[in-house]
Amino acid sequence: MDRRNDEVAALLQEYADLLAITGDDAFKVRVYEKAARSVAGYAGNIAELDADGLRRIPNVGSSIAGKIEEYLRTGVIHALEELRAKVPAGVRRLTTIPALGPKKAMVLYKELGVDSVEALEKAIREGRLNGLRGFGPKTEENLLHGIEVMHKTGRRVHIDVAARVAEQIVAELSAVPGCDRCAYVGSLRRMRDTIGDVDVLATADDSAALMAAFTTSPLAAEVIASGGTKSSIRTRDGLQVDLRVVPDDAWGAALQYFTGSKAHNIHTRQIALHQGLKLSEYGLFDTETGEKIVSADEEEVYARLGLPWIPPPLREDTGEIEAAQRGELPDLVTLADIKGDLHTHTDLTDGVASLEEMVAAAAGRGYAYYAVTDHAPNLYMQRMTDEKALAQREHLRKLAEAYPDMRLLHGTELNIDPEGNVDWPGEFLATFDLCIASVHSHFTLPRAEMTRRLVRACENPYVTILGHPTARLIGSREPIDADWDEVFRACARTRTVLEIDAFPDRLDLPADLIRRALAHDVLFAVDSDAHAVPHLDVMRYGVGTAQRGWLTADRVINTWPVDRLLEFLRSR
Ligand code: DGT
Ligand code: CA
Ligand code: CA
Ligand code: ZN
Repeated sequence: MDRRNDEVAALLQEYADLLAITGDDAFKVRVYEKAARSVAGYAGNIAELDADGLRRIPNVGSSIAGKIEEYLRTGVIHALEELRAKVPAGVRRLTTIPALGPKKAMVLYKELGVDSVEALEKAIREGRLNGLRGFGPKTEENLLHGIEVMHKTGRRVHIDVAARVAEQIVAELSAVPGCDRCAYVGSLRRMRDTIGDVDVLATADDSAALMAAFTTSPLAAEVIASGGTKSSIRTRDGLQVDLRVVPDDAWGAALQYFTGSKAHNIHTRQIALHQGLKLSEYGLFDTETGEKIVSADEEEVYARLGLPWIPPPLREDTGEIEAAQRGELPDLVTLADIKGDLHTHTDLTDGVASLEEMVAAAAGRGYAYYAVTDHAPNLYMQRMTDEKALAQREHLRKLAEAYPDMRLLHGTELNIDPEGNVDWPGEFLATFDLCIASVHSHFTLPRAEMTRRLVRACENPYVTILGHPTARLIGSREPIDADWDEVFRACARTRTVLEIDAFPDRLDLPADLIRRALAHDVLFAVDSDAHAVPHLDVMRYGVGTAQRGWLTADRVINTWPVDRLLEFLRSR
């Protein structure tokens, strides 16, 4: 049976959003949000559960179980349809304008019939907001600015863009005399695949000096807000950076709070409350005495709550707190565990650096092995031929003599055609050390055909790695649609390795699918897919994504020592 978890999770989340817009109480909104996350993270297939089984999913009570059952049986949730009828889609979009909350959006709709961002812009310009309660001239100005920003930067940025900005700001602030500690927090510390805004936290005796340095940073194209403990700037690309300065004795608690996620915080705060503690952005307090509990670091905060320290990439309230309570947190793969890169390109196809340059850079990183995997002939614009591939192999073998400590592998990135076939005949594929197979065309096949296509590629005995499996390009191409559990089962059966392509616009497999694949007992490879020397550095984003997928090092083949890796490649 098809897995329906994501579909149902999306509906529950939509229900929560609509409850918030129509002014239902915040508690109820949160109940549905939590249920949505639990359903999305549930390992089994919810379509196979009865009412009892549904109720056993964490955060799913009988009313929500009833709605899920109704949906699985009839294809609609009556209560959701009712709310949808009350709130047009355009009004929901309005709530994403900075400075416009759900309540005000609903007032605009009810009083003026404003049902889209465009309609709001027009209403403001025509002066129709004049006299509307809660909408002064200052609000109008904020709204117009919010709309402008939304038009310009409606989307979240790739993680590397945010990381560069964050690292520069942290370096600038750390150099200010009197700055004790400074770090970036928020979604970037959790290694999310896209970042809404950058959050930076610091401690200092003199917060004014830090704020001055921040608002006059070369990165600040605009100062959005500036205060004693909190300021915000916007970079020229439209990325917002928030800085908070906290007292030194609140560092641990503030670090924990601003790292988030919000859902993780809500859960940890509940645990604190049960123990007579109050956890907030201002610190950890004894509820009765009001006394502040010194929290020099996060370990102390978690220890006070009776928990081990939880790595930030896990902090999404998708089971990490329960795992921590049971002492079953995974020992996550780290960048230091990575011993080599198994997917890279050169200027023989679409890379921009030569083989010598790429190999020298790889050796500079201390890798124990490195695979060159240029594109195969069916990607016509790359103009690959048998002769070119063989000449490159010859070249690589000669170069290897200069790198006795790094094993050079000659591979290729094949193209999976719509039927699941790949470039070159088997005899030729057998001469490579390693073959990756990826989807580079026909992204919109129907699900069943797409699934068959990927499964066939896995069944090809020469294919070792399924490259960037969903083929998504973050912000510009949707992931292909396949029955992923079926694909993961095929990977497990054929011992085909799933790639986690570390390139910031791919991050593919995405973390939620990694976690799902884990349940199928498959192996992974975290690869840079580098097309230039600096791209070798993107490995860290792939590792972050692997961490968000709860991966341990033993599941990642390029953490293995060279002998074990070669043995594995040979056995295929
Ligand atoms: P983003 O910026 O959309 O990529 O995601 P975050 O997670 O960086 O979110 P952001 O920038 O709004 O807030 C940074 C952190 O501050 C967030 O991860 C958790 C904490 N935080 C923000 N708002 C709330 C809140 O209303 N309640 C709680 N408990 N924590 C919050
Ligand atoms: Ca943020
Ligand atoms: Ca923020
Ligand atoms: Zn590719």
